[in-house]
Amino acid sequence: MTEALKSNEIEQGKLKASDYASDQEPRWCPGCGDYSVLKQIHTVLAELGHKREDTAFISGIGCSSRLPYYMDTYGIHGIHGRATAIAEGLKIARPDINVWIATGDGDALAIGLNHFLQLLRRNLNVNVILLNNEIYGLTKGQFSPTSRVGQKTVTTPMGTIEYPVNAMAISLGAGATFVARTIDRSPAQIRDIMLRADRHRGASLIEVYQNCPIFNDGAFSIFTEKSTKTDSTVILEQDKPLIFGENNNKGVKLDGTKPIVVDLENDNVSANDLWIHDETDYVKASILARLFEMPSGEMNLPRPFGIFYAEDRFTYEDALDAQIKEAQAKQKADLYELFKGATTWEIK
Ligand SMILES: Cc1ncc(C[n+]2csc(CCOP(=O)(O)OP(=O)(O)O)c2C)c(N)n1
Ligand code: SF4
Repeated sequence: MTEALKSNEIEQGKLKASDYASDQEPRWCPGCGDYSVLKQIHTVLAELGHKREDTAFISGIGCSSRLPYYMDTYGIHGIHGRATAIAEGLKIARPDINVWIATGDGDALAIGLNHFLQLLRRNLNVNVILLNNEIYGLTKGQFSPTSRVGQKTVTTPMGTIEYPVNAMAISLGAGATFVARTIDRSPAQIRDIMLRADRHRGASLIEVYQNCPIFNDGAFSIFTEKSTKTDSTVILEQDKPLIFGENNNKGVKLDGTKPIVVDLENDNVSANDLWIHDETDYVKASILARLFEMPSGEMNLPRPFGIFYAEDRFTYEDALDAQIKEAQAKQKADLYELFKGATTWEIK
């Protein structure tokens, strides 16, 4: 912890982005997508004005999990796959702390998948930033649960034969109350989503597509390159139709529950016929999560970015607190009685 953090002198709301950066120089490869996400985190925290001593960044293991080192807040660089479990413990013990989790696709969706799903369904009021580079970066390029079928890596020399995990779909399936996707090259969208996630009372899952130029370079270039971006991505905005393409000439329409791409210039459809985004609609969010085929694939469906789903639901820590108060009101706590239990035996 730096002197600045210990001093607690700077008033809330007066901190700059650089005040949230620690004195540690990031040890990521040049061009790593983690840099831009870190920069946005510093910026957003300054905008939110949360005190550094009331903020904690928790991670597991991986390149992405180095993030807490670069924050001048409290932090725990935990153990592989357990960032979410550690964060749960912290949030239960100290509900007043703003808890952020930095994790990778290996950390959260392989070794840590169970804890990740449990945290989302329990709905603790924490924010998960899942840096998905579709590879294990720190350990030098093994395939991860989000690697694509056929992806050649050091551990899949003939191409992976596993169907990838879809972070949006499994989070919605687990009962998450805030589910969003963004990408390292969209700082403004990262900012907007982080601000919303901070306001959301409950577990927020933010998946960030993050380029690993060393072991999986260009994994998301179809979503960022000028020549392919507009046809491959659709930005989700509340109450707005799903329109995309160069000159906004394409849209997504629902045929029953089946999404189809329409040509707004030639198909005799107007923006009013299109799918209108409603982040409170779970069924539609589940369909959105399934827009997961490569946009160059048969159905030509664009990949959605933005907030898929947001729902208000009680948080775990509030419910726990209510139970503790209820129990305390009913009877006086007596540790000896609790140990003794209702039935005791004497062993002779
Ligand atoms: C219990 C345990 N098993 C395996 C490892 C080795 N290990 C360290 S990081 C990692 C994967 C990291 O991948 P990801 O979470 O995607 O992070 P990235 O490095 O790509 O940011 C693995 C398998 C470990 N540290 N601990
Ligand atoms: S190996 Fe990849 S993910 Fe890790 S720091 Fe380097 S570029 Fe980033």
